Amino acid sequence: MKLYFAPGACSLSPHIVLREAGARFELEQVNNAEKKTKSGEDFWKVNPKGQVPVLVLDSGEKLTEGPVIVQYIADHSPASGLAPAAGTMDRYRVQEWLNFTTSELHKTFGPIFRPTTPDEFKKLSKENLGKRFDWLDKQLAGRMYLMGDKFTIADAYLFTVLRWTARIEIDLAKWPNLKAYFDRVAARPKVREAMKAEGLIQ
Ligand SMILES: N[C@@H](CCC(=O)N[C@@H](CS)C(=O)NCC(=O)O)C(=O)O
Repeated sequence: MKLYFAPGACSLSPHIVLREAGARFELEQVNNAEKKTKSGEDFWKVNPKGQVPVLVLDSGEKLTEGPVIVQYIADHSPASGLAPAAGTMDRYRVQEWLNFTTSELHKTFGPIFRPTTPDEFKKLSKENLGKRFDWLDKQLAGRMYLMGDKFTIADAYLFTVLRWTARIEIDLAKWPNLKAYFDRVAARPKVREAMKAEGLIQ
């Protein structure tokens, strides 16, 4: 498999999952501003949506949309336990978390990063994130991970998105359970490996 990624972007989530699953994969770095890959490919041709992540499967087929890619990887390494079996209530719970992260958190960050977004809109978006974090902090009380004691694909995604708070001056210390959760995920060896490979940590 080959993962197209941009350092620190949402593609970090499937990157973490590939390592946690012990899968064999290659990485191809994308310059998202220029839509070129490190090896000179036109990224628009790889993904006409112009977005990472893209996972190229061993069959040559391409899969996009992070929350789907992580489920594909987990389902192809069932022994990793990174996602509960399809059709079980626990699987729907994981999907519930993936959908919350994508729709309530991930897509709120984009306009805050953009220099052309009006300050009022940025302020409102940060307030909205804060409200979600208030709720998340309560959910994480007494829990190691989103699903309990076991790390799942939902944690890889939430961690990836929470990393971005540092870029917009949101201090996670305001939410002690969320901060402890973030630090716990950040300390996992495979998570560190992925971040190192993307040049995010030494
Ligand atoms: N719906 C897509 C969104 C992916 C996405 O937002 N990718 C961002 C990086 S986090 C990107 O590549 N942005 C570049 C662009 O839109 O030009 C998914 O969940 O995978």
